[in-house]
Amino acid sequence: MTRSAPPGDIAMDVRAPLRRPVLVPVHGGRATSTVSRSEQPSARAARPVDLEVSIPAYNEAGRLPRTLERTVEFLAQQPWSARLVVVDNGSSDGTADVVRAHIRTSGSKVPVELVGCARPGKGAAVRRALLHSRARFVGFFDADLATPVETLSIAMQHLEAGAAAVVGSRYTAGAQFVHAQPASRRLGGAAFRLMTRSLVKGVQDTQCGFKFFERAAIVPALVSCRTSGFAFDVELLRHLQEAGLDIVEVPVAWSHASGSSFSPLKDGMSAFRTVLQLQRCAIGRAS
Ligand SMILES: Nc1nc2c(ncn2[C@@H]2O[C@H](COP(=O)(O)OP(=O)(O)OP(=O)(O)O)[C@@H](O)[C@H]2O)c(=O)[nH]1
Ligand SMILES: [Mg+2]
Repeated sequence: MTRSAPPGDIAMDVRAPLRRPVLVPVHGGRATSTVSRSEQPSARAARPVDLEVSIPAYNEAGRLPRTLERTVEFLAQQPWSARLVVVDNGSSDGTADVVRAHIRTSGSKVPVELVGCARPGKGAAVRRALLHSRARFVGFFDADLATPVETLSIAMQHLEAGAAAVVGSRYTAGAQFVHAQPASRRLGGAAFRLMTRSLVKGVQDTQCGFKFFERAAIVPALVSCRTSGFAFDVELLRHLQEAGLDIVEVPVAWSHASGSSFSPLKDGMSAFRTVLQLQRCAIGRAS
């Protein structure tokens, strides 16, 4: 079942000595990661929080500083406890150093953690973060902060009221584009939405980079997910619906940001291929 809802910076104390980095194999020209699987495991274990926010990051050194600052600022003012986790997906532009610098220089208002992900792909990074969390509520948004961080308040209201999944939507009543996407991306997005309609029923926008969940409710679906790229969201939402879980779509005020790491040719084509495979599986199972 799907429902639509009305619209609506950090720290790591890196004081503990860092663990030896896990060397991550190079995939498709990616950098060998120098990020340990978790650079702050003790803090993570010591302090369970209400909400863990993850940011998948691939070459986001330029866009992350503002996003970290804004997010920590916001989380520090909320009634619920929170942690921010940046998943560095084999970046070669110093993304990890940007996160470490933020941790060093900001106060400890909200714990910030840097983790590495050996498998390339946004889906792999998100899955890794959500599966390793111990918070009651978990989720992610993109490093470009295209969806305002304030949308989290609305998401938390729905989660606390019992929703298993709350997803941002650019195509449900009340949503708006503050800065529109380029025409080519809009066209690709429209085709993608058309193709995903039969897989994820009633959800207008599977691709908005803003999704939050009750962790315990979605773990079986997460474990079943095989997609590591941008179509991960489609597979996850489909598994959730198959499990009979409620997905709430909340309208967002979305701003396109320059500097996207999304490659229409590589990431876009691969996402279309994955959706075709998911459709074939769905047809195969139905017949
Ligand atoms: N392209 C890419 N992005 C990744 C990867 N791993 C994590 N990400 C992150 O996934 C998030 C989504 O990427 P964006 O570049 O914002 O792409 P998008 O939101 O689909 O597209 P835009 O509309 O251009 O913002 C960002 O935070 C990326 O850094 C990866 O392997 N490839
Ligand atoms: Mg984005």
